Amino acid sequence: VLANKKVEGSNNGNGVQASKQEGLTKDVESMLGNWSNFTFAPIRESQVSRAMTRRYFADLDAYAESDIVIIGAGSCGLSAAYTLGKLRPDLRIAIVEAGVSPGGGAWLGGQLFSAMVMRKPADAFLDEVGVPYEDEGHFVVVKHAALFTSTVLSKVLQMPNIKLFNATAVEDLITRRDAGTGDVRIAGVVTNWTLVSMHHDDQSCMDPNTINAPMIISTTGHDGPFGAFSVKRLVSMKQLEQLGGMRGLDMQTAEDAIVKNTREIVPGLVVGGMELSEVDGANRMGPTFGAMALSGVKAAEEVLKVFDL
Ligand code: AHZ
Repeated sequence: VLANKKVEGSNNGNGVQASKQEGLTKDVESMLGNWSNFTFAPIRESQVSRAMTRRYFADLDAYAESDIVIIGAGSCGLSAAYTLGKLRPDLRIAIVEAGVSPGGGAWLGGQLFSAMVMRKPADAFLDEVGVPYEDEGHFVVVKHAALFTSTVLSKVLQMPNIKLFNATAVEDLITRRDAGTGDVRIAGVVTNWTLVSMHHDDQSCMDPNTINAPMIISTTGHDGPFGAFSVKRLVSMKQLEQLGGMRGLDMQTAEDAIVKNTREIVPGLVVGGMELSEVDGANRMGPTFGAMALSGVKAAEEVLKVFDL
């Protein structure tokens, strides 16, 4: 049986030492060489439908009242979710991601290259989540951006207090006006299936759904077809006078600015990651991701201030 053949440490020709094969679990191992007797357990189609829909609608029901909503599951949103989920397993956290595949721009390092660069001290976050890297002095390199994104994503998805609603767009923000001060507070998000959101121009009214939450983190990236969603909406609802607009690339200064300025922009709404560059007129940093991870950590800290950290 294949699994019983232990591969001793060998050199693959690239100077990389192959580790000893650990072997498969007994149950998987027992399948090898035994396919003629193989059969799946029986099922009826409706059982599959109910297994999916019951859980999804139970989640919609439970998360209609959340403690925190994170808009966007890019590198910043996922880092915020990881930090919150780990620090506060008692809070209910919904992530709303417009794309089918979460991760935003963090599946590749830059210009479709694989490696992801993070400047120190963001290596601390890689140590925290358990992503290996090569140390290059002032910065570290993860061998594939997808390794970072998939590792953080898998940890976030395993947290029992976090639900990812992907293929779901935030179409608007829920607002409340304080009776005394007249100030507006963000009190939740307005959602729709992304495919529905994309057809508001050619179909008659398709009303959305809502999630109430006392604190929102918006990390929808810089301006683009979907990006900078919340801050553009804040301008159109006259809660921000105007956007500064993301400036040209300056790696040296951009990352410090994003992390330092991650903050509550309007009561109830913390903005992090590249969406923030549109508010402040901050530079972009291009393909170096340390600020995204640490802006996520800081965004988590900012929202936790209202939950008695
Ligand atoms: O799909 C979007 C993406 O996954 C999602 N999103 C945007 N609008 C949304 C909406 N509802 C729900 N209305 C929405 N989801 O938000 C995610 C943003 O991810 P991102 O990777 O674009 O942003 P980030 O700030 O986490 O990371 C930015 C990475 C960049 S851009 C950049 C440069 O241009 O110089 N450099 C870096 C490191």
